Amino acid sequence: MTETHVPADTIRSIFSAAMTQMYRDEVPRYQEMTRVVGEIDGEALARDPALEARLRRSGAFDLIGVERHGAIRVGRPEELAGLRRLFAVMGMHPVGYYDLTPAGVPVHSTCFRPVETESIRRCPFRIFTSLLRPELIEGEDLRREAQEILARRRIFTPRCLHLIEIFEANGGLGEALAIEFVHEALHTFRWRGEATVTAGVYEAYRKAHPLVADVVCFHGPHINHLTLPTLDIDAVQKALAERGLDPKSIVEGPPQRQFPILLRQTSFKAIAEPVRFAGRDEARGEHRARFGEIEQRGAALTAKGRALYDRLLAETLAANPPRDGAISDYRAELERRFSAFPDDAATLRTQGLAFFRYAPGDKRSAGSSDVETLLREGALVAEPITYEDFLPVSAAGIFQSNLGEGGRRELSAAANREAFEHALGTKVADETAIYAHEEKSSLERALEALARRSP
Ligand code: OOG
Ligand code: NI
Repeated sequence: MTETHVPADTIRSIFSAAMTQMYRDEVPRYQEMTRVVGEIDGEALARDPALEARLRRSGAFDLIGVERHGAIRVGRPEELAGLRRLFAVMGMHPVGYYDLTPAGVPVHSTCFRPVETESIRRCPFRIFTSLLRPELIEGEDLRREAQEILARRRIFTPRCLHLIEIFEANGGLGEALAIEFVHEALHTFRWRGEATVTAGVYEAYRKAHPLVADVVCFHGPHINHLTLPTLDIDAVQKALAERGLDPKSIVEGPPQRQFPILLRQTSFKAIAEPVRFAGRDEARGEHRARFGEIEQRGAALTAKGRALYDRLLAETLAANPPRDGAISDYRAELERRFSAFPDDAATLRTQGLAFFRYAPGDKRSAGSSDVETLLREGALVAEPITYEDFLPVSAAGIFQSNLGEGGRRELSAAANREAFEHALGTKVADETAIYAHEEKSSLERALEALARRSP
């Protein structure tokens, strides 16, 4: 008898729930933030009676309060390749390449995520994964030693590796093995409060770059944050400050708009956690790496829309970067600059700035095959496609506010996508191509369905 395999989406759901429970236990402030987000979302729904219907239509209602992503950082190419295999068990595949060096963070990254729209609706959980670029560590001794330290660690349990092999050989896991897999995989992301190096070595890396210390000095890629979605990120930002939960100073991404685009995010700053160092004296100290994040997603942009977004944001940051004590200047500048970005669905669609998903509407057409006419008639409807990826400038802002002092360095390195993909063992998918395909195929399907309707 062959046992049926548990769907990858289900394994991801179980993993996401287990990871959330683990993180709430490990970082109580994350649990506090979860409560704040629940209250704010409840208020947003009560305030706007049409919101629930809108969210139900798009499938987003059931995902309120469900963790959207987490993030980890690894040190060696082999670790990244192992993660690719681990995440594949849960239907998570590498999408996008993010170069963080322009922001002074010595890593490059991808996101392991579900790709199909249906899979995302079943469980949106994804992991933003960064790989250290040791060549960017300053000082030859530190650089060499980092690689020696990293070469000694094993971030997967032997049983986890074995279960991955079973998955790869059979194309799936039965129920008992799937549950065991989640249990074993969690070990990789657990925080242990124990450094693999002495306090002195840790301090040398922290001085070189706090992020390097976080990657090099511990047993593995502890999960460094989880992220909840919210219906009103500005209200959460305010509430976090009022309740003393220490949010970062700005919401990253575009300003508040009528028609949300891309991704807005903020977080509470990393907490200090006790660490026991290696060495005979077992010195104690603390480490700041782990935080909680909130996000609010809008429409995916076309290459043209994205170029406009990147330009307006770069202009904002050049004219009026966020500065302590002058955050409202930054916000005003951002709003002023983004007034150049159309803020209604029709303009974004007809100017080719955002991606849309098409479906047959309730109304009958008089017989036209022209898309604009069909939309006007209500025979065809267009809904924005949600952006499921990340923004490097925002990610850099999140990294920095959670690294404490010294998180920013001048790094004049070029992006190195080839090296990243070589380490990963495969190419990363192009996120814009995924949205473009979704738009095109939804339109084709909708037009076929309309053609089949009897006149
Ligand atoms: C990852 C920061 C990036 C996001 O939401 O942009 C990220 C990290 O700090 O390791 O998760
Ligand atoms: Ni994040």
